[in-house]
Amino acid sequence: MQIEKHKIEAHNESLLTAHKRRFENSTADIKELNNVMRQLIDFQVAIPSWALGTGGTRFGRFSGGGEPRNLEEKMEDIGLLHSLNQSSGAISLHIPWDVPRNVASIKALAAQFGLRFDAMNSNTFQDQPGQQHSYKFGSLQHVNKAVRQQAVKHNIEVIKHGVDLGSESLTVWLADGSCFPGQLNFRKAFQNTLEGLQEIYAALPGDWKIFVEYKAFEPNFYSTTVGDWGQSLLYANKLGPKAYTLVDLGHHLPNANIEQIVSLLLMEKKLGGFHFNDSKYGDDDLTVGSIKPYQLFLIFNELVEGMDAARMNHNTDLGWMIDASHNVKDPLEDLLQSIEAIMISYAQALIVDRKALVAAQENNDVAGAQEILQDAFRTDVRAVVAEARLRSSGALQPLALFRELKVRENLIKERGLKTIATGL
Ligand code: RM4
Ligand code: MN
Ligand code: MN
Repeated sequence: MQIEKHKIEAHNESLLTAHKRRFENSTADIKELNNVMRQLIDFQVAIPSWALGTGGTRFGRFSGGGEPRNLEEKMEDIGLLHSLNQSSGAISLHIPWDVPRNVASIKALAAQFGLRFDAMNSNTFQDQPGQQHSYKFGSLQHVNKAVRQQAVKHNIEVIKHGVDLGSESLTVWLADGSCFPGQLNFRKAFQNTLEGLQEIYAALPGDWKIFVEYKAFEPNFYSTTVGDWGQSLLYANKLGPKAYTLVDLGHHLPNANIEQIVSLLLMEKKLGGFHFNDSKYGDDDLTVGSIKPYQLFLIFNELVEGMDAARMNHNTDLGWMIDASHNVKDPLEDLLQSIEAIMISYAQALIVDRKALVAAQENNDVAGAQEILQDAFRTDVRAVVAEARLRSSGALQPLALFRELKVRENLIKERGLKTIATGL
């Protein structure tokens, strides 16, 4: 299903007067409004191909119907999201869930929907039918060299698929680790993993990046071989200039200060990729901004400050992706909510009074510094974000229009009720 332009225009037309009033009210105090608008319009967040179906839990999976049955339909869904919000113009593929069967037609479809191919993701955390060696005891860390080689080979194949499609980065997330004390020699596991990553790194085309994603726990619960940003940074530094750390918001121990982590990684020029989601307990993969919106703002505040200090392009110099998966919501509605939360936090970070903040910090004005941050966080920027969408031909209220147009009902009609998308 695709949403015709005139439907978006009619929707915008009906909301325009109220929107303009809200926009004017909320922008009176925003300095450099044009700059903020431009940054918002440019900012694009990739949608992972595995977030388009209803997510599963360890206990069950309840499909909502109309889920994409193949890569083409996944791209169609993302095209649909992008036409509504104009902020999700990229797709991130997971291999082998999304092996492109016909590269030319997949590329043509991407062009038709205005989508880029963001980072490619490899999968050595599941065994595939017909696979020679099992990843039960890890992949790149494995005590058996043949298993490690199989995992290296898989990653190199993923790079090749990415090259065909015009992607420029590979994200490696390993489930490697141990469940019980004594199971692993930590140093050997690290060295094996490093060697494997080095082989993968050597296969990267000149303009590619590799992102080493870390995760503190799950599915291994005693140790993880890329367990935190320190370990990821060790690998990235040892690998070389094309290797970066990837921060996934759900992959930390409770209460970790993620904003400090991103600040230091940016200082080291080693932050490469970013996965958005929210969580209350662990890797909950909940809708972005649904649990801890202030934390999300504080993270964005450091991202903007750190990227500006390093003269980075906000949109293109980091790989932004949503990494969430939902059990009870319509996945497309959920993604629209996540993008909205991201744009709101980004806009709030853009309007922080940087000069005043520096002055407060230099004067040890603790209360003043807090006021400056909270002033930005408490600014209602929803109309600013909506205006950015309006200027790029998106919908003023994407979720409302999604419902008005009965998109899910139409997808169920097209694809059937009992469809299940590949993914988790
Ligand atoms: C992992 C991790 C990876 C993602 C998989 C599906 O927890 O977040 O980024 O590729 O899930
Ligand atoms: Mn992730
Ligand atoms: Mn995760």
